[in-house]
Amino acid sequence: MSDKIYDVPSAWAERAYVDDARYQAMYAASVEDPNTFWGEHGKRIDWFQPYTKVKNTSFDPGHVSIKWFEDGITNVAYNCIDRHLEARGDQPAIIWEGDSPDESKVITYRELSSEVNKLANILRNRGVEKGDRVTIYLPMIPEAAYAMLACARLGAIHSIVFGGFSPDSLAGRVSDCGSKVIITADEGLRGGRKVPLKANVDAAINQIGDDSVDHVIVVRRTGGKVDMVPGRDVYYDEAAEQVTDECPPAHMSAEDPLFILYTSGSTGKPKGVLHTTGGYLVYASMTHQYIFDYHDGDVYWCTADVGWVTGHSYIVYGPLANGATTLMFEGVPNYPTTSRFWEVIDKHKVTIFYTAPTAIRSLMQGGEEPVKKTSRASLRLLGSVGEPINPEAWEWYHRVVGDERCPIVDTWWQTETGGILITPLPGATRLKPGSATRPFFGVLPEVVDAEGKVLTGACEGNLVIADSWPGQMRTVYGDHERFEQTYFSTYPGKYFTGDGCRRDEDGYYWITGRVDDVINVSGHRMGTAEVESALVAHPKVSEAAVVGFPHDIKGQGIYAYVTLMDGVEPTEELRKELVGWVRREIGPIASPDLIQFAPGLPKTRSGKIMRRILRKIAEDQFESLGDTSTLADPGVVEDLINNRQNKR
Ligand code: 6R9
Repeated sequence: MSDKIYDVPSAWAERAYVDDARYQAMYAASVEDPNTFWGEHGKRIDWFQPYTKVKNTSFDPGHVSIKWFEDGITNVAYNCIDRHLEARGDQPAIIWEGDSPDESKVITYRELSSEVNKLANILRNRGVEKGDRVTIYLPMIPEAAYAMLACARLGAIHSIVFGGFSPDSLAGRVSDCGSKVIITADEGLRGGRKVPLKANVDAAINQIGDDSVDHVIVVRRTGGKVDMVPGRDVYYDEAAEQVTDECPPAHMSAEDPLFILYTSGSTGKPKGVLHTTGGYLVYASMTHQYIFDYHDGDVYWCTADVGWVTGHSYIVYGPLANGATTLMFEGVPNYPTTSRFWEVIDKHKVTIFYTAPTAIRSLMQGGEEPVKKTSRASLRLLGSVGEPINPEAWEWYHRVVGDERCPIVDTWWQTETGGILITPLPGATRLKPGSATRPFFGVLPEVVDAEGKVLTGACEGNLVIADSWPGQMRTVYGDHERFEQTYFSTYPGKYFTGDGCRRDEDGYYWITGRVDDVINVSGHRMGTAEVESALVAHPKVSEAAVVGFPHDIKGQGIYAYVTLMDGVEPTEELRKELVGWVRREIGPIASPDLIQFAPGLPKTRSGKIMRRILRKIAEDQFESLGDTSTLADPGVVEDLINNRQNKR
């Protein structure tokens, strides 16, 4: 914990949209009368038919229902493109920086319009209609943004699957939402290495069944050779020659779905988080404008991948709805050198930079020189997202990257929340390193104890949100009951975030991390249950339990306890085989960092694995194992401690 406080720089208090007095006034108005507040701010997007109703939401158990602006009609692509054409046709919409520093290009709003309309026509010609699901499995190339917006233009629902996921994970997501069309690339390119995207798509379709997917549209990224199935697969550039660049935007109700994004939960398979049209866009664009204090002329760069929610809301939808210039980066922070981020900032004169603590921690390891040899004079604001930022990383980011000149907005939110909920505003909020500070307009955080009692003043407990905001997810795709069960049953009547949190005497929020069986590896959510089910699918594994452990760079690493089938020898080779197995089953982000072969796992007499104990052992906290008397066989704990794996 750090007790340092950074005041709002005077230049910021003057130039920002919101100073502290205005924050207080707007926040009070937003929670006292959400209908009036959002009724006003809902007008920040264009509506084909204006709404007359604003908020219609209920968190009541058994009747959870969330609707915003429900009788308004609009279109997300229209708002991100068409309405900007008159004033900003020649302004860069997307600056694309390739994996190699020799490759970059600028796409103006007019060019974006033409590309998106063409792709919408390509999809329409293949039968895609309002409400259909389209899976996008692309690297960080402009076509990823075109694909999202083309779906939105037609009213189709996109489901992006991160390019790092395996064919198996892709197959699960394609079949869960029943998409008949996949947009992919021949190969991806990251840090000079190729990723066989099209081959993965082929393997996924093979697994689901040959007649599951009707069309695969393939962007030529590397020109690598891929198998093309006649009648099913088509190259994007060839299809684009057959269509015009005019496609009228579909008229969408505010509550029509915009996208599905799968995310890991504490149990079972990933959930399809569903976001809708009107409220989502209002919330994504408003948070982008106020939190990053986006003004005309800014060059904004969020380093996330469009495969995660941050890429949806803060590379594509929020910025483009605001007519902003958004930078899209295909590569990685350490290729070709660890100066890459800072060189890209200088090359494109980036003014606002938004990244994850894990990236900062890994770059910190290389010292200051790779940063300090670049100018970064264009920067005025820094942002952080994905996991708690430790004060050391915060201070380094502030001092070394931002030259003590740039405020840092530490933004807390989730796939489910659609946009940022707890964050500083750069012209209004005094900063405390490690704290996400205060709620955004319209957000009502509460800290509750295990029984659901609302705690007041300075306190620590679980974080819930007491009322709805426009960007909130509406349901789990195809499973509303799971939605209610996951988010509204722990503390009935409230949205449970799954995060623990502390509130200090100034009312600042400090997120302490997940309190469920979700771990956060390099800012990416991973359900321990998913890794476990991948491990037990291996023929030599009888049982597995997975927990997180503190990792210097990733935040949390993956620690797997594995019990082997009778007679199987625990060897170093098998350990490697299991790591590779999980990589192939789920994807590289799920690779276990440490595997401990355990002859037995600590279980209660009713057979439940006591994860609390496994967590403590993985954290090296042998003294605080707590009560072990309910264990069926207390002897296993000693064996686990004696054979604890160490960080390499
Ligand atoms: C946007 C995103 C959500 C989980 C969330 C929390 C953690 C995100 C954070 C943060 C502390 C922050 N998290 N931002 N924790 N401070 N600024 O990351 O969405 O992938 O769904 O993850 O990430 O634990 O519950 P998602």
